[in-house]
Amino acid sequence: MSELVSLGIVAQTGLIAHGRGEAFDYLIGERTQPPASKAEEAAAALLLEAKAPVVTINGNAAALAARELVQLADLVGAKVEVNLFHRSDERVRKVCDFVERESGRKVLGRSQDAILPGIASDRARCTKEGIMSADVVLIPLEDGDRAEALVKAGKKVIAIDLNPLSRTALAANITVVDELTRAVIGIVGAVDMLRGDPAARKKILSNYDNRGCLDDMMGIMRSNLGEGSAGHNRDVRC
Ligand code: PTJ
Repeated sequence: MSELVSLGIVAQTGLIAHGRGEAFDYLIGERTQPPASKAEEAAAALLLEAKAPVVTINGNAAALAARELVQLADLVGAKVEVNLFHRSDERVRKVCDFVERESGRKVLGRSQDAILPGIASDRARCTKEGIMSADVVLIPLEDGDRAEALVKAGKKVIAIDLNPLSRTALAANITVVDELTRAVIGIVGAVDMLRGDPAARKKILSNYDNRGCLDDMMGIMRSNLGEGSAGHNRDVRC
């Protein structure tokens, strides 16, 4: 990760965001918890039901799972768009190059020709072909303003965010509170399972309760904190 900061793929603050993620991951026991599996299933169902899905990738997501996110996009027929929070033309080019090199697929985002309403800075920039035309957008590690703006723009939003209290987690329609690389594996597994079963997809989506999943993830964190050891390393005494 720090090597990718020096290459300009990951933003300086991306390292801090990564550390925040690690802290939350520790609180959930560094494994996919049942409410996260439910959210991963719902994410797969929604991506398969979508007419114009888009997977967005920022610096951190590129560093952690560029190839895997593009593979997921391919499986559900989604477009891939690089969309940065700490935006500069140079970083956009570098992250697009990096994702294309890692995945062997062309991505959107190099030339941005649309503005997502509700964001006052050039962070609002995106593409007509990608985010602006999407009905479902997967946002790994996204900031709250953009997540809220996507929901306001009528998109169904799937967030992957280890912090169940973040504005992104609260704004999204489906929030996967799991570490990005595990979450993508979980969603891909669910896509394989649900691909030929539209009835199961509809049932999963109509029964899905995002607020309930977030509350359950908070409960797991509280209980792990109560145990004092996040459910592992119990034999280690500091
Ligand atoms: O590359 P850029 O310029 O687009 O910037 C990307 C970052 C991530 C720096 C930017 O979007 C940002 O500052 O995001 P936030 O507001 O820090 O939100 C990132 C969220 O992702 C936080 O809630 C973290 O807890 C969470 N997170 C960090 N690492 C992981 C994670 N969630 C899942 N898996 C992770 N590995």
